[in-house]
Amino acid sequence: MIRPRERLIVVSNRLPYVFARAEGGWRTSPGSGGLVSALVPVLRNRGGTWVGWPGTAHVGPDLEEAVRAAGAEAGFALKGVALDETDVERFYHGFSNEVIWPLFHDLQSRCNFDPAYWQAYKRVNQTFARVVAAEAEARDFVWVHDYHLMNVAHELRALGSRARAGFFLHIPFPPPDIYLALPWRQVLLQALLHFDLVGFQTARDRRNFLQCLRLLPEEIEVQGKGNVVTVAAGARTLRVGHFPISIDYNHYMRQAATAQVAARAAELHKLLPRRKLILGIDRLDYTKGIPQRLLAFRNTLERYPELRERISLIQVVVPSRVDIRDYGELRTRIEHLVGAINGAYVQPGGWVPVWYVYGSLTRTDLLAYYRAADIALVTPLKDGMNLVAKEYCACSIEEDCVLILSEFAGAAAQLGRSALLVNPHDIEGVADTIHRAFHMDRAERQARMRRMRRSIREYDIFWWVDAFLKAAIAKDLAAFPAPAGEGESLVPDYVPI
Ligand code: GDG
Repeated sequence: MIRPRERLIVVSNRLPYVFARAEGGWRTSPGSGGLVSALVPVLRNRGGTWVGWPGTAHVGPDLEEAVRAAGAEAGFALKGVALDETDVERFYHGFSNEVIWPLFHDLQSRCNFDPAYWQAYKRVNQTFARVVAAEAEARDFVWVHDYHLMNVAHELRALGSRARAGFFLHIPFPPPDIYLALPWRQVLLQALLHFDLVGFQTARDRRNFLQCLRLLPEEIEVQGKGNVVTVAAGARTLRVGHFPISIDYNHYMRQAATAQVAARAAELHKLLPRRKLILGIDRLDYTKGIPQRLLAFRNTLERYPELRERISLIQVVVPSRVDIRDYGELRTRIEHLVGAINGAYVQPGGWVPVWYVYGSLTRTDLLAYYRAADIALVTPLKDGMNLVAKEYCACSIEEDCVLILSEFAGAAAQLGRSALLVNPHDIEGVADTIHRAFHMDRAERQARMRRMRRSIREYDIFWWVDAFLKAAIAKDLAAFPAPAGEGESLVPDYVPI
């Protein structure tokens, strides 16, 4: 474990706050997304520094002051990394979101392998490494997050930094036949070998990574079994493990139990009476399978007419990456489908099949939606983990509801025995599962939800942080971490096929 004088330095593409120009200065608001939800409580509890881009190319002393003030308010230090507009375009929109994001979600056809993107990626990773190297002492632990920053350890070593460094990939790692399409496949893998620990969401991602390593000219030797293994790759030795990310379960559960959330959830049921509420909440992203989900909902209404007027889908789409053209097109497609379904089935003055919300929810509304929903439809085409699935379970304090979950979400490895697993591409299969969830009896609903909640409570966000940091630092991997009678894996991986 990290000892008191060893500081934790978290590094991610974005700082956990959004800075927007406002009259006479900057307006600061908390960021959204899985990584922020996961790490803010951790740094707040243990202190340290978060290094990241403030989200704007307009840097200057007033922004630096706003970043510093946000850190003082958050309870940990913030260090901004300055990026200009070309960097943001080519590194963030380009390499990160037009190359790595689609490729690692198995969508090669969406990739744009522009060589200028790779140059920008290297440059920006070097800029991040410079800020980290100025901050980190040899005894500190640098924890780098996600696909934007895979070159940081390589650049840190080039700058002579000796601080230990770990990397966690929040998105999936693809199998070799997909990874091989990447023009920079070899240098990127070699850059990852400079971390002391590389962590993935699931055993499958880790397996894919280890298989890809075998494509390198270096001799690769893997020692140990269990959640964390030692890999000797040429002159480098590192650890590789899988650590399913989670949520602050108790916090969600307590907040969901407040009178304010309960009142808002009751209000939703009053607005949408005598029916079961089905909930989908996603960032606007083509990996989340939103159009496929809408088609499945329409198929349910077509093939099970007795469910008309007895179910409503609440679909919340949170704006994301709005500057990217693909995302604008996706939004149009979703809204077209919502219009078509409502147009075909609406009862004037009465039942509306799809309640569509495009925008961010307040915290109270988010929790109220979770609490009010009888069925959650979490059906990404591919997802590193999916925290919405876990938050939904944590907020279901009556334990009387059903989670329908994609086989291709990392969360399925942990919750696949008790959620209803679906293939999100199988429109009729998802429709049949909605029908099954609608008719599931109370005892079964509760038994399933109870098992999932127990697992999420036990393997919560604090477990995740401890597991990662212990794996980075433990002297003896043979003793880490005790499998707790679950066979090889701490959180048992469910293999659906
Ligand atoms: C990446 C990986 C992995 C959503 N709507 C609102 C809102 N949210 C919050 C949720 C949740 C988070 O955003 C979404 O997290 P996910 O895990 O579902 O998805 P990504 O953003 O794609 O996250 C993913 C994750 O990283 C962590 O490793 O699980 O696989 O893709 O926390 O609550 N929050 C608020 N209003 C909203 O309207 N306040």
